[in-house]
Amino acid sequence: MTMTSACRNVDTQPAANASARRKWSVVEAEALFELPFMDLVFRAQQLHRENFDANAVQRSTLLSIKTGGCSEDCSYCSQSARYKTGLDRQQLMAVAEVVEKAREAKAKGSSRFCMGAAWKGPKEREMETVLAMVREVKALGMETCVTLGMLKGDQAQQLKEAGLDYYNHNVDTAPEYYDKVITTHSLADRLDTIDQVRNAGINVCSGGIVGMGEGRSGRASLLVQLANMDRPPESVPINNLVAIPGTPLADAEKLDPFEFVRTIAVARIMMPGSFVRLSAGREQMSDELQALCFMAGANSIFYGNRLLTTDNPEADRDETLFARLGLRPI
Ligand code: SAM
Ligand code: DTB
Ligand code: SF4
Repeated sequence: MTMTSACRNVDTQPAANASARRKWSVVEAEALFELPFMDLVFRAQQLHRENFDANAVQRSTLLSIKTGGCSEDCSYCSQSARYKTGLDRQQLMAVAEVVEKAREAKAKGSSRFCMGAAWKGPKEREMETVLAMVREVKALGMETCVTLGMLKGDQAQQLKEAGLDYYNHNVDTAPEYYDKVITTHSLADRLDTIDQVRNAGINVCSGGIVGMGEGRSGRASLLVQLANMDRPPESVPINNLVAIPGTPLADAEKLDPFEFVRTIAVARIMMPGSFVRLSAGREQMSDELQALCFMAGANSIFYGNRLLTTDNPEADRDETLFARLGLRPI
Protein backbone atom coordinates (compact mmCIF):
# COMPACT_ATOMS: atom_id res chain seq x y z
CA MET A 1 0.00 0.00 0.00
CA THR A 2 1.36 3.46 -0.84
CA MET A 3 0.77 6.53 1.24
CA THR A 4 1.30 10.17 0.38
CA SER A 5 4.29 11.83 1.98
CA ALA A 6 1.93 14.15 3.87
CA CYS A 7 0.33 11.11 5.42
CA ARG A 8 3.61 9.37 6.24
CA ASN A 9 5.06 12.45 7.89
CA VAL A 10 2.46 12.57 10.63
CA ASP A 11 3.06 10.12 13.46
CA THR A 12 -0.29 8.66 14.43
CA GLN A 13 0.75 5.46 16.16
CA PRO A 14 -0.74 4.91 19.62
CA ALA A 15 1.70 3.80 22.33
CA ALA A 16 1.04 0.51 24.04
CA ASN A 17 0.08 1.84 27.43
CA ALA A 18 -1.12 5.05 29.04
CA SER A 19 2.12 5.97 30.83
CA ALA A 20 4.21 5.53 27.68
CA ARG A 21 1.58 7.28 25.59
CA ARG A 22 2.87 10.08 23.46
CA LYS A 23 1.82 13.63 24.32
CA TRP A 24 0.53 15.75 21.51
CA SER A 25 1.46 19.32 20.67
CA VAL A 26 -1.02 21.71 19.10
CA VAL A 27 1.28 21.98 16.06
CA GLU A 28 1.10 18.20 15.56
CA ALA A 29 -2.68 18.25 15.92
CA GLU A 30 -2.90 21.08 13.41
CA ALA A 31 -0.75 19.06 11.01
CA LEU A 32 -3.32 16.27 11.19
CA PHE A 33 -6.13 18.74 10.47
CA GLU A 34 -4.18 19.92 7.44
CA LEU A 35 -3.76 16.50 5.83
CA PRO A 36 -5.62 15.95 2.58
CA PHE A 37 -9.14 14.88 3.57
CA MET A 38 -8.81 11.36 2.13
CA ASP A 39 -5.48 10.73 3.90
CA LEU A 40 -6.88 11.97 7.18
CA VAL A 41 -10.02 9.85 7.02
CA PHE A 42 -8.01 6.83 5.90
CA ARG A 43 -5.61 7.11 8.87
CA ALA A 44 -8.51 7.58 11.26
CA GLN A 45 -10.41 4.63 9.84
CA GLN A 46 -7.29 2.47 10.03
CA LEU A 47 -6.77 3.27 13.74
CA HIS A 48 -10.48 2.83 14.34
CA ARG A 49 -10.31 -0.70 12.92
CA GLU A 50 -7.21 -1.53 15.00
CA ASN A 51 -9.05 -0.60 18.18
CA PHE A 52 -12.77 -1.20 17.58
CA ASP A 53 -15.30 -3.04 15.48
CA ALA A 54 -15.81 -0.44 12.73
CA ASN A 55 -19.41 -1.53 12.16
CA ALA A 56 -20.61 -1.17 15.75
CA VAL A 57 -21.91 2.05 17.31
CA GLN A 58 -22.78 2.57 20.98
CA ARG A 59 -26.04 4.38 21.73
CA SER A 60 -26.90 6.47 24.80
CA THR A 61 -30.21 8.15 25.50
CA LEU A 62 -30.26 11.57 27.13
CA LEU A 63 -32.83 12.96 29.51
CA SER A 64 -32.90 16.44 30.99
CA ILE A 65 -33.82 15.75 34.62
CA LYS A 66 -33.68 19.45 35.62
CA THR A 67 -34.12 22.05 32.92
CA GLY A 68 -33.18 25.73 32.64
CA GLY A 69 -32.59 28.44 35.22
CA CYS A 70 -28.84 27.75 35.41
CA SER A 71 -26.63 30.32 37.17
CA GLU A 72 -23.78 29.90 34.63
CA ASP A 73 -23.20 32.03 31.53
CA CYS A 74 -22.04 29.43 28.96
CA SER A 75 -22.55 31.36 25.72
CA TYR A 76 -23.97 28.42 23.79
CA CYS A 77 -26.51 27.22 26.31
CA SER A 78 -30.31 27.44 26.14
CA GLN A 79 -30.45 26.76 29.89
CA SER A 80 -28.52 29.73 31.26
CA ALA A 81 -30.81 32.02 33.27
CA ARG A 82 -28.89 34.96 31.78
CA TYR A 83 -30.25 34.65 28.24
CA LYS A 84 -33.81 34.99 26.94
CA THR A 85 -34.11 31.72 25.08
CA GLY A 86 -37.82 31.15 25.71
CA LEU A 87 -37.07 27.81 27.43
CA ASP A 88 -39.60 26.47 29.97
CA ARG A 89 -37.85 25.77 33.25
CA GLN A 90 -38.51 22.46 34.96
CA GLN A 91 -37.55 21.46 38.47
CA LEU A 92 -35.84 18.18 39.28
CA MET A 93 -37.96 15.29 37.99
CA ALA A 94 -39.35 12.55 40.23
CA VAL A 95 -37.34 9.32 40.39
CA ALA A 96 -40.19 7.14 39.09
CA GLU A 97 -40.69 9.34 36.04
CA VAL A 98 -36.99 9.14 35.17
CA VAL A 99 -36.90 5.37 35.60
CA GLU A 100 -39.90 5.05 33.26
CA LYS A 101 -38.02 7.05 30.58
CA ALA A 102 -34.98 4.82 31.06
CA ARG A 103 -37.13 1.72 30.65
CA GLU A 104 -38.49 3.11 27.35
CA ALA A 105 -34.95 3.91 26.16
CA LYS A 106 -33.80 0.38 26.97
CA ALA A 107 -36.79 -1.09 25.08
CA LYS A 108 -35.74 0.99 22.04
CA GLY A 109 -32.22 -0.47 22.14
CA SER A 110 -30.21 2.11 24.07
CA SER A 111 -27.44 0.68 26.26
CA ARG A 112 -26.72 3.75 28.40
CA PHE A 113 -28.99 6.31 30.04
CA CYS A 114 -27.55 9.77 30.58
CA MET A 115 -29.28 12.17 32.96
CA GLY A 116 -28.43 15.86 32.63
CA ALA A 117 -29.13 18.71 35.04
CA ALA A 118 -28.77 22.46 34.47
CA TRP A 119 -26.77 23.09 37.61
CA LYS A 120 -23.46 24.71 38.40
CA GLY A 121 -23.25 21.69 40.69
CA PRO A 122 -25.67 19.55 42.74
CA LYS A 123 -26.74 20.47 46.28
CA GLU A 124 -26.89 17.80 48.97
CA ARG A 125 -30.68 17.27 48.84
CA GLU A 126 -30.65 17.12 45.05
CA MET A 127 -27.85 14.56 45.23
CA GLU A 128 -30.03 12.21 47.25
CA THR A 129 -32.61 12.18 44.44
CA VAL A 130 -29.99 11.75 41.72
CA LEU A 131 -28.38 8.87 43.63
CA ALA A 132 -31.76 7.13 43.76
CA MET A 133 -32.13 7.64 39.99
CA VAL A 134 -28.69 6.13 39.35
CA ARG A 135 -29.44 3.11 41.57
CA GLU A 136 -32.78 2.42 39.89
CA VAL A 137 -31.61 2.92 36.30
CA LYS A 138 -28.65 0.67 36.99
CA ALA A 139 -31.05 -1.96 38.35
CA LEU A 140 -32.76 -2.01 34.93
CA GLY A 141 -29.51 -3.41 33.54
CA MET A 142 -28.49 -0.21 31.75
CA GLU A 143 -25.21 1.66 31.96
CA THR A 144 -25.65 4.92 33.84
CA CYS A 145 -24.30 8.38 33.11
CA VAL A 146 -25.00 11.74 34.70
CA THR A 147 -23.93 15.29 33.95
CA LEU A 148 -24.61 17.52 36.94
CA GLY A 149 -21.96 20.23 36.74
CA MET A 150 -19.12 20.58 39.24
CA LEU A 151 -18.77 18.07 42.08
CA LYS A 152 -17.41 18.66 45.55
CA GLY A 153 -16.67 16.77 48.78
CA ASP A 154 -17.46 13.10 48.42
CA GLN A 155 -20.11 13.49 45.72
CA ALA A 156 -18.11 11.55 43.13
CA GLN A 157 -17.65 8.71 45.63
CA GLN A 158 -21.38 8.72 46.41
CA LEU A 159 -22.17 8.44 42.70
CA LYS A 160 -19.72 5.56 42.34
CA GLU A 161 -21.33 3.74 45.24
CA ALA A 162 -24.78 4.24 43.70
CA GLY A 163 -23.54 2.41 40.57
CA LEU A 164 -22.61 5.26 38.25
CA ASP A 165 -20.68 4.12 35.17
CA TYR A 166 -19.90 7.47 33.43
CA TYR A 167 -19.77 11.12 34.41
CA ASN A 168 -20.05 13.64 31.56
CA HIS A 169 -18.15 16.85 32.14
CA ASN A 170 -16.88 18.58 29.02
CA VAL A 171 -13.83 20.81 28.82
CA ASP A 172 -15.96 22.41 26.10
CA THR A 173 -13.34 24.39 24.18
CA ALA A 174 -9.63 25.24 23.88
CA PRO A 175 -7.99 26.59 27.07
CA GLU A 176 -7.12 29.80 25.18
CA TYR A 177 -10.74 30.30 24.15
CA TYR A 178 -12.45 29.28 27.39
CA ASP A 179 -13.06 32.74 28.88
CA LYS A 180 -14.51 33.99 25.59
CA VAL A 181 -17.29 31.44 26.04
CA ILE A 182 -17.74 31.05 29.82
CA THR A 183 -16.83 33.46 32.63
CA THR A 184 -18.75 32.15 35.67
CA HIS A 185 -16.44 29.20 36.22
CA SER A 186 -12.96 28.35 35.03
CA LEU A 187 -11.45 25.52 33.07
CA ALA A 188 -9.45 24.67 36.22
CA ASP A 189 -12.78 24.10 38.04
CA ARG A 190 -13.87 21.73 35.30
CA LEU A 191 -10.58 19.81 35.35
CA ASP A 192 -10.85 19.46 39.10
CA THR A 193 -14.21 17.72 38.76
CA ILE A 194 -12.83 15.45 36.04
CA ASP A 195 -10.01 14.48 38.45
CA GLN A 196 -12.51 13.71 41.20
CA VAL A 197 -14.51 11.51 38.82
CA ARG A 198 -11.36 9.68 37.71
CA ASN A 199 -10.19 9.18 41.31
CA ALA A 200 -13.56 7.76 42.30
CA GLY A 201 -13.16 5.08 39.61
CA ILE A 202 -15.97 6.38 37.37
CA ASN A 203 -15.45 6.40 33.59
CA VAL A 204 -14.84 9.90 32.25
CA CYS A 205 -16.95 11.29 29.41
CA SER A 206 -15.44 14.60 28.33
CA GLY A 207 -15.35 16.46 25.06
CA GLY A 208 -16.37 19.79 23.69
CA ILE A 209 -18.24 21.91 21.21
CA VAL A 210 -16.98 23.09 17.82
CA GLY A 211 -18.42 25.81 15.62
CA MET A 212 -18.16 28.52 18.28
CA GLY A 213 -15.65 30.63 16.31
CA GLU A 214 -12.64 28.88 17.89
CA GLY A 215 -10.85 28.37 14.57
CA ARG A 216 -8.87 25.32 13.51
CA SER A 217 -6.10 25.90 16.05
CA GLY A 218 -8.79 26.12 18.76
CA ARG A 219 -10.19 22.77 17.67
CA ALA A 220 -6.67 21.30 17.63
CA SER A 221 -6.02 22.69 21.11
CA LEU A 222 -9.33 21.31 22.46
CA LEU A 223 -8.36 17.82 21.28
CA VAL A 224 -4.79 18.12 22.60
CA GLN A 225 -6.17 19.00 25.99
CA LEU A 226 -8.29 15.83 26.01
CA ALA A 227 -5.71 13.50 24.47
CA ASN A 228 -2.94 14.63 26.85
CA MET A 229 -4.88 13.89 30.02
CA ASP A 230 -3.09 11.29 32.22
CA ARG A 231 -5.75 8.93 30.95
CA PRO A 232 -7.79 10.23 28.00
CA PRO A 233 -11.56 10.14 28.59
CA GLU A 234 -13.19 6.78 27.84
CA SER A 235 -15.86 8.71 25.95
CA VAL A 236 -15.29 11.91 23.95
CA PRO A 237 -18.42 13.77 22.82
CA ILE A 238 -17.83 16.09 19.88
CA ASN A 239 -20.76 18.51 19.73
CA ASN A 240 -21.43 20.71 16.72
CA LEU A 241 -22.89 23.93 18.12
CA VAL A 242 -26.69 23.99 18.04
CA ALA A 243 -27.18 27.75 17.69
CA ILE A 244 -29.83 28.81 20.19
CA PRO A 245 -31.70 32.09 19.55
CA GLY A 246 -31.18 34.46 22.47
CA THR A 247 -27.69 33.19 23.37
CA PRO A 248 -24.52 35.14 22.52
CA LEU A 249 -23.64 32.42 19.98
CA ALA A 250 -27.01 32.54 18.21
CA ASP A 251 -25.44 33.87 15.01
CA ALA A 252 -22.12 31.99 15.11
CA GLU A 253 -20.88 31.15 11.63
CA LYS A 254 -21.62 27.52 10.77
CA LEU A 255 -18.66 25.19 10.55
CA ASP A 256 -17.85 23.68 7.15
CA PRO A 257 -19.25 20.11 7.47
CA PHE A 258 -15.94 18.65 6.23
CA GLU A 259 -14.16 20.51 9.04
CA PHE A 260 -16.51 18.76 11.46
CA VAL A 261 -15.56 15.38 9.93
CA ARG A 262 -11.90 16.36 10.21
CA THR A 263 -12.42 17.09 13.92
CA ILE A 264 -13.85 13.60 14.42
CA ALA A 265 -10.96 12.05 12.49
CA VAL A 266 -8.31 13.92 14.48
CA ALA A 267 -10.06 12.94 17.74
CA ARG A 268 -9.98 9.29 16.62
CA ILE A 269 -6.28 9.47 15.73
CA MET A 270 -5.27 11.23 18.95
CA MET A 271 -7.49 9.07 21.19
CA PRO A 272 -7.51 5.71 19.42
CA GLY A 273 -8.86 3.78 22.40
CA SER A 274 -11.73 6.15 23.28
CA PHE A 275 -15.30 6.11 22.11
CA VAL A 276 -15.73 9.23 19.97
CA ARG A 277 -19.32 10.40 20.19
CA LEU A 278 -21.00 12.16 17.30
CA SER A 279 -23.07 14.34 19.62
CA ALA A 280 -25.14 17.54 19.30
CA GLY A 281 -25.89 18.74 15.80
CA ARG A 282 -26.89 15.42 14.22
CA GLU A 283 -30.46 16.61 13.61
CA GLN A 284 -29.05 19.24 11.24
CA MET A 285 -26.76 16.73 9.43
CA SER A 286 -27.58 14.69 6.34
CA ASP A 287 -27.34 10.90 6.54
CA GLU A 288 -24.35 11.12 4.21
CA LEU A 289 -22.49 13.50 6.51
CA GLN A 290 -23.16 11.24 9.49
CA ALA A 291 -21.85 8.27 7.49
CA LEU A 292 -18.64 10.22 6.85
CA CYS A 293 -18.35 10.86 10.60
CA PHE A 294 -18.67 7.12 11.30
CA MET A 295 -16.07 6.47 8.61
CA ALA A 296 -13.77 8.99 10.30
CA GLY A 297 -14.01 7.07 13.57
CA ALA A 298 -17.14 8.17 15.43
CA ASN A 299 -18.55 5.12 17.20
CA SER A 300 -21.13 6.45 19.59
CA ILE A 301 -24.25 8.63 19.35
CA PHE A 302 -27.09 10.07 21.39
CA TYR A 303 -30.17 8.08 20.45
CA GLY A 304 -33.76 9.24 20.85
CA ASN A 305 -35.61 12.28 19.54
CA ARG A 306 -34.39 14.74 22.16
CA LEU A 307 -30.99 15.87 23.40
CA LEU A 308 -31.45 18.04 26.51
CA THR A 309 -33.52 20.93 25.18
CA THR A 310 -33.13 20.53 21.41
CA ASP A 311 -34.12 17.94 18.84
CA ASN A 312 -32.14 14.87 17.88
CA PRO A 313 -33.01 12.52 14.99
CA GLU A 314 -36.03 10.28 15.60
CA ALA A 315 -35.06 6.71 16.58
CA ASP A 316 -36.69 5.47 13.35
CA ARG A 317 -34.42 7.65 11.22
CA ASP A 318 -31.38 6.26 13.06
CA GLU A 319 -32.61 2.67 12.70
CA THR A 320 -32.97 3.21 8.97
CA LEU A 321 -29.51 4.79 8.75
CA PHE A 322 -27.95 1.92 10.73
CA ALA A 323 -29.65 -0.60 8.41
CA ARG A 324 -28.51 1.25 5.27
CA LEU A 325 -24.91 1.33 6.55
CA GLY A 326 -24.90 -2.17 8.07
CA LEU A 327 -24.09 -0.69 11.48
CA ARG A 328 -24.87 -2.64 14.65
CA PRO A 329 -25.69 -1.17 18.04
CA ILE A 330 -23.29 -2.11 20.85
N1 SAM B 1 -24.68 21.82 33.54
C1 SAM B 1 -23.85 20.72 33.30
C2 SAM B 1 -22.54 21.12 32.65
O1 SAM B 1 -22.46 22.20 32.09
O2 SAM B 1 -21.62 20.31 32.70
C3 SAM B 1 -24.49 19.60 32.48
C4 SAM B 1 -25.37 19.97 31.31
S1 SAM B 1 -24.57 20.86 29.95
C5 SAM B 1 -25.95 21.29 28.97
C6 SAM B 1 -23.73 19.55 29.06
C7 SAM B 1 -22.95 19.89 27.82
O3 SAM B 1 -23.84 20.10 26.73
C8 SAM B 1 -22.12 21.15 27.83
O4 SAM B 1 -20.91 20.96 28.48
C9 SAM B 1 -21.92 21.43 26.35
O5 SAM B 1 -20.74 20.81 25.89
C10 SAM B 1 -23.14 20.76 25.70
N2 SAM B 1 -24.03 21.76 25.09
C11 SAM B 1 -24.85 22.59 25.75
N3 SAM B 1 -25.51 23.40 24.91
C12 SAM B 1 -25.09 23.08 23.66
C13 SAM B 1 -25.39 23.57 22.37
N4 SAM B 1 -26.26 24.56 22.18
N5 SAM B 1 -24.80 23.01 21.30
C14 SAM B 1 -23.90 22.01 21.50
N6 SAM B 1 -23.58 21.51 22.69
C15 SAM B 1 -24.15 22.03 23.77
C1 DTB C 1 -22.67 16.31 25.55
O1 DTB C 1 -21.45 16.46 25.31
N1 DTB C 1 -23.65 16.65 24.73
C2 DTB C 1 -24.95 16.39 25.35
C3 DTB C 1 -24.54 15.69 26.68
N2 DTB C 1 -23.12 15.80 26.68
C4 DTB C 1 -25.15 16.09 27.93
C5 DTB C 1 -25.75 17.62 25.48
C6 DTB C 1 -25.99 18.33 24.17
C7 DTB C 1 -26.90 19.49 24.40
C8 DTB C 1 -27.34 20.13 23.13
C9 DTB C 1 -28.23 21.29 23.35
C10 DTB C 1 -29.49 20.98 24.08
O2 DTB C 1 -30.23 20.03 23.71
O3 DTB C 1 -29.81 21.73 24.98
FE1 SF4 D 1 -25.51 25.66 33.03
FE2 SF4 D 1 -24.34 23.50 31.97
FE3 SF4 D 1 -25.76 25.21 30.42
FE4 SF4 D 1 -23.41 25.98 31.40
S1 SF4 D 1 -23.76 24.28 29.95
S2 SF4 D 1 -25.31 27.18 31.41
S3 SF4 D 1 -23.40 24.96 33.41
S4 SF4 D 1 -26.54 23.93 32.05
